[in-house]
Formats: sequence, C-alpha cells, structure tokens
Amino acid sequence: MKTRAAVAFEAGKPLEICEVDLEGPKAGEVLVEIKATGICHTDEFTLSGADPEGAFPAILGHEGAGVVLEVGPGVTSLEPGDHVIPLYTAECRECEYCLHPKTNLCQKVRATQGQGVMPDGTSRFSYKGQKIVHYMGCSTFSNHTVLPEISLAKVRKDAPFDKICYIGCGVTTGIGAVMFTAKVEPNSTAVVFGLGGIGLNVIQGLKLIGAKQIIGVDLNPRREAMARQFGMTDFVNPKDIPGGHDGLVGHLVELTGGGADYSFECIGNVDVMRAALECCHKGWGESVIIGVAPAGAEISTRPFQLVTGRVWRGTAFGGARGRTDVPKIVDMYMDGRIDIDSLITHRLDLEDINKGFDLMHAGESIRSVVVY
Ligand code: NAD
Ligand code: AHE
Ligand code: ZN
Ligand code: ZN
Repeated sequence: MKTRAAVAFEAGKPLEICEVDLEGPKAGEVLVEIKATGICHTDEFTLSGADPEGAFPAILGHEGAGVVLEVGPGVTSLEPGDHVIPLYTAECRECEYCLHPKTNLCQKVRATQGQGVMPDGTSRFSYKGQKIVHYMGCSTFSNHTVLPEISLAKVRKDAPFDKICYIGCGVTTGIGAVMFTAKVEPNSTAVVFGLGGIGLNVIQGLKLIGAKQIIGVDLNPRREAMARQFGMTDFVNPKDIPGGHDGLVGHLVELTGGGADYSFECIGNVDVMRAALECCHKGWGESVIIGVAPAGAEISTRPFQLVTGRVWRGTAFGGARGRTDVPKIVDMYMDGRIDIDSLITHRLDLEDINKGFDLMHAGESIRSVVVY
C-alpha cells in the first residue's frame, strides 16, 4: 500500500513528507493505522546524528497510538479494529528478560529493531524502490506502519488517540521511573533535573506516590509554572544560584536538608548526571538516569560517592512492561488520576512536523502531537 510519512533522509536535515510504499504484515506482524504521534526529544537526538544506532533514510517516531487494520499469519492477541499503542520496548512474555523480575528489557526483537528492520531482517518501508528503515520498532511518523505483535499494547477504545499517544513514551517513562524503577516511598524528597516532556511526568509520578519535597531544576524559567502545577515544591535555575552549575550540588544538599532520597536526570547531559548523583543523600540516596546522552559521552564521579551509599541506576521506558502496564496507565488517564492534556502544548498536521522540532529547540513546547 501507499502511505504518507515524514521521512528522515539524512541526519541534521528537516523531515520530508512523502508518499512511501509499505508492505503488508508478515507472520507475527500487524498493520496499524497511526492516528496521532508525539515528538519526543529522542526523535530529535536521532535526527541530529548523535545516536550510534541512527540509520538513514528512516521513518522516525515512537510515541503513537492507532488502530489495527490487518494481522499477519499466527497473530492471536490482536484483531482488526483493536486500539493499540506501539512499544519500543516489546514484551514477549517468554524470553529470559521477560521472565526475570528485575527488568522490562525484552530482547526478543531488540537486535533487529536496533538495525531498523523487522525480525525477519527486512524493512516493510521503501520509497521509489529505495529501502527506508524502521525506527525503534515503531516509525509512528508514518500514517501506517507494521510492527511485531509483541510490540503493541492493546488499549481501551474510548481513550482519545491524540492524548494517549504520549503514553507510548513520555508519560510512561516519567511515571514509571518513579513507580517501577526507583519505587519511591511516600514522604521522600526528590530532585528532578530537566522539566520537559519527561521531567514533568516524573514530577506527576512523585506527587502521585506522595513525595513530600519535589525540587525541579531547569535552565528555562518558563518551565516553573507548569512544574508547580504538577506538584513541584521548589524550583532551582542553575543560572540564578551562586557558582552556577558548580554551586548546584551544595545548593540542593542544603535545600533537601542533607541530600535527596531520589534524583532523576531527564536531560541527557553527563555533567548534570554527575550533579544528580552527588546531590543524593549519603548512605541511601538513589539517582536514576533517564536522559539519553550522545554517542561517546561518558559519566564520571568519585567512586567514594558510591562507596558511601549513593546508588546510580538507569531506566528505559520507565521500567514498564508495555503490554501489561500501558493499558493500566491509559486507565489512570481515563480515570483522571494523571494529567496528559496540559502537557500537550501543540497540535500539528503531518505537513508541519518540522515545526514541532523547531518548538522543541526553542524551548516553547512540552509535547507537540501530530494528528493524522
Ligand atoms: P525536553 O527537551 O522536553 O526537556 C529537556 C529539558 O531539559 C528542557 O526543559 C531544558 O530546558 C532542560 N535542560 C537542558 N539542559 C539543561 C541543563 N544543563 N540544566 C537544566 N536543565 C536543562 O526533552 P524530553 O522529551 O523531556 O526528554 C528528556 C531526555 O530524556 C532526552 O535525553 C530524551 O532522549 C530522554 N528520554 C529517555 C527515555 C528513556 O526511556 N530512558 C525516554 C524518553 C526520553
Ligand atoms: N540508541 C541509543 C540509545 C537510545 C536509548 O537509550 N533509548 C531508550 C529509549 S529513549 C525513548 O525516548 C531505550 O529504551 N533504551 C534501551 C534500548 O534497548 O534501546 C544508543 O546509544 O545506541
Ligand atoms: Zn521517547
Ligand atoms: Zn521478552
């Protein structure tokens, strides 16, 4: 079939809207009509050329929601008409990782997904006879896409696509980092670095579990109002404190009365990751890395920081097991227990998708959502 997509032909170039060719689903695969997709900072990261796995030409996008149109042979858990959210972290429920209680990183399709192809090693997308690679197993910047059955969460049909698409990455990553990865206890103190599409969801997760102090750190002063609306108790702009970035750790340790119980890095900056670890409380403070750093970047700290009880960990997709947890997060939204609407600051047509990247660069949007 033909479908409309925003194609990334080259790193660092704007996306181009094209009519591309899409092959139908093979065994174990599903054809989905994408109804809406968010634009996450990770799409920008890959488009910029900083992603070691970035391959071109590609159809980016990994924060979508849509409807099943057709299923390939052997698909049993989905049928045409089902509403789904694509998962960049699949859940096969039978691999070594799925069977391990400590991880959500299903590896069943991860190797081929990282190469931009389906599990059989081929792509379903092409343009004028030239192969186009899939992205993060999702490619939601296409009106239609093909995914493995295990990379789709089936969700209730009354949930609006233009809001729940954000559960495909940002919402789940932020809330999940608090609930599944860190397992933050009520009355904890926490520092959140970066108050964008991920950090604000970390804040709403912290508020939900009853954290007593939620400190937000961002260089953009326009982020303060929205963060307070979501539960932030204190705002720190590193530009406004003595010593700037160098004074940040001391300032946060003082503000938390000795260090944070938890911190979350939601930027992808390795200097900030260090500060996030070092502002944690001696003996028990835990820092969770969410931000994706560019190829070649490395983190460092004095080992003494860990010897004296601080813990450094990371999270992908908030530790959520997509087919199991995503439908529950959709329920949380539909029950009014989490706010998604306020975070969707811009709605765009596919033709205007590059404006979404411009708004992100300018720090003007939290989430832009493309509606097909
Ligand atoms: P975003 O652009 O919406 O937000 C980033 C925020 O960080 C902005 O508000 C910006 O002003 C702030 N910022 C930038 N540099 C800063 C600094 N030095 N100090 C303080 N604040 C600073 O991005 P997002 O969509 O929220 O994504 C955040 C990061 O999380 C990205 O690196 C993205 O790739 C990553 N991410 C990871 C996962 C995962 O599963 N681990 C999932 C989604 C996104
Ligand atoms: N491909 C990059 C890393 C990118 C990355 O860390 N991706 C996160 C999701 S970001 C969503 O916005 C992730 O899930 N990572 C685990 C995984 O298996 O990809 C690189 O450095 O190669
Ligand atoms: Zn994302
Ligand atoms: Zn698995």
